[in-house]
Amino acid sequence: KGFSLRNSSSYCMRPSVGLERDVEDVLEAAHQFAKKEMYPKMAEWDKQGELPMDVLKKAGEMGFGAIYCSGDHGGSGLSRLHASVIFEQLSMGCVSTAAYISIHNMCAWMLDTYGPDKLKEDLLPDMALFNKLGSYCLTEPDAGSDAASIRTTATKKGDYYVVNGSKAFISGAGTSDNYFVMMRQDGAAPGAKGIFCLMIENGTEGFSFGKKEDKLGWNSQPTRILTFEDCKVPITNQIGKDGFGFNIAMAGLNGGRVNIASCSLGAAQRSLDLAIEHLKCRKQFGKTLSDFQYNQFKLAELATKLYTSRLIVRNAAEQLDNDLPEKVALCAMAKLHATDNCFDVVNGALQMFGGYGFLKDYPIQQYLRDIRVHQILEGTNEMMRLLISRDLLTK
Ligand code: FAD
Ligand code: 2MC
Repeated sequence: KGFSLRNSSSYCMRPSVGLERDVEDVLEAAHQFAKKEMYPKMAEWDKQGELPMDVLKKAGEMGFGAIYCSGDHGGSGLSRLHASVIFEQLSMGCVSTAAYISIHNMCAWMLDTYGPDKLKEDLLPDMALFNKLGSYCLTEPDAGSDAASIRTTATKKGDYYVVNGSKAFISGAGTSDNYFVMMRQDGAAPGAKGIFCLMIENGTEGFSFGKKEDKLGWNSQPTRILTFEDCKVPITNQIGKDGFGFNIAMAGLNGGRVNIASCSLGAAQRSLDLAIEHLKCRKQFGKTLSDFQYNQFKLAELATKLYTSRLIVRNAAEQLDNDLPEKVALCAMAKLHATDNCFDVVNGALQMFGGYGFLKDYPIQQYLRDIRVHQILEGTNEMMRLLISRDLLTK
């Protein structure tokens, strides 16, 4: 069964409440795209385990490949708020695919903001159209939450860097064309200051992929380990200055965290809408489930969690655009609050379906499986607490 904004045009939980007209228009366009191009195939993509390239190309034509990049090299020049409502809508159609699109956008923004002109000219127009796909590569087997302890190393030899090391859990790996890899200069100081960022192309000699990881969710995108063995990369592929790679990676992640949180919003909205329909028609004890006050109050609680999540996410998106000094903590709060609460919402909605919620014939289990990882990646929610408490205690 499809879905439509119009079924829910008059209730308090609708995603367009309080939006300016231009943002609402973007929301509506993303909604129609998710409804037509994504939702009908989301269960199939979950089984198939590969990125749907045809739909990504169509998403590129819609302007979803470089949403908050400038128009100079094919970006859409939209705001972070626009991006948030786009990801919220796309994730109703398929969380996993929407989330990959968000990672690709994070890479495009890093290139647009910090990359050298030539690399931008060469790559961004194709990234904007999903002719070329991006992957963000920070995590290593021994460096997850402690991201500044990465050990992948580059040694400069003339016009090339020779790269050695490995990256773990890389989304899109194997399929993506351009890998934005954080690594350490040979002999650089330990910690964040010795890190820089290099774009490495798929197919470069010495660059190989591990097996496709078998995951609980996020199945429409492959996740793999990357290995670099004496991999020669032109120095012209460097993004930003020496020693500035950790800052670039973190700046990208502020937006990434808002976008991932937005993907949780879409799953929660859609799950709650499905639960409302179910409560209104399923009968037990001679009444519809919606007649029981327990379900009514539970629904009210879940809707409130969704609404507060949406508010905090959209506020963080706006403060990121405003470049507020508090943006790091605000993006962390948005991710912590929305990904935890939206998981509760989807889980609560699944409970209202009883045993049917557990069946793969119904989409709620897929939303649940797909958004569980949002509490882990792009910085675990424990790391979000660390960022917030640092802001509170050290400023
Ligand atoms: P660890 O850092 O080992 O943490 C394990 C547990 O300990 C967590 O609960 C953590 O919060 C807790 N912990 C750690 N340190 C502390 C502390 N100081 N105080 C309290 N608790 C602590 N990475 C990329 O770079 N690019 C990608 O595209 C990407 N995609 C991913 C896709 C998937 C499906 C998954 C699962 C992960 C992906 N990641 C990616 C990696 C992801 O960012 C990491 O898994 C995450 O940052 C956590 O790192 P870790 O798994 O090593 O866990
Ligand atoms: N925005 C901007 N700058 C930031 C920042 C942020 N969110 N977080 C840190 N920085 C800056 C910080 O200001 C400092 O800059 P400078 O020294 O120039 O003043 C520099 O980065 C070093 O920061 P810290 O001193 O805070 O570094 P520390 O080693 O203590 O670690 C921590 C900070 C734990 C917050 C960081 O390691 C972290 O975010 N860990 C989580 C890792 C993560 O998010 N991984 C996600 C991988 S991607 C993924 O999962 C995908 C699915 C794509």
